[in-house]
Amino acid sequence: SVPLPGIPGTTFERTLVFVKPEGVHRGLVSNIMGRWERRGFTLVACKLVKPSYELVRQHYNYMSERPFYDGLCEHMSESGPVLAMVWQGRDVIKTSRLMIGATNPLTAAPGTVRGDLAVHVGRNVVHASDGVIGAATEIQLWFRDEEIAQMDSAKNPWLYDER
Ligand code: IDP
Repeated sequence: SVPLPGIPGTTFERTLVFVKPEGVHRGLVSNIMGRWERRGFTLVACKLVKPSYELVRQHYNYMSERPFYDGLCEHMSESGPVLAMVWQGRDVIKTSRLMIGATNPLTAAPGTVRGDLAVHVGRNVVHASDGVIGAATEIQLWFRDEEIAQMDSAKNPWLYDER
């Protein structure tokens, strides 16, 4: 079996991505999920959840000194459900950051989630872990081990020129 929460640098690398409440309310879930699917990543966990205030405060703990922290945490926990996902694949952590685009949609490149689907930093639609440590920490914060599928993907030989 594959050790959790993924093995960076291999095809079992994993990251946490979630569609924020505004993305769920706006009906953008399939558009956003489809981007990771089409890129070649493997969905190994997925749930629609209303995260507790405590979970969100922990998730955004590194922002706790920022003026928007309380509002961000209230929005994330009270505005409606979030679609939380774990995606797997080689370089999925770095690639997901590129796919979501810059934090402020005003500077996010077209073609990215935020560059295509968002206009304001406070409603930027999507999250993706920002590195190996963040991914491991966030996956364990949002998912129990048994919620994550232990799977290899039959498509891998068509995605990578070596295993
Ligand atoms: P990231 O989401 O691209 O990783 P971070 O700098 O880690 O960006 O910020 C986390 C989240 O905090 C952002 O996605 C956004 O929702 C919120 N945020 C960041 N800066 C601002 C701001 O200036 N005003 C309101 N919300 C902000």
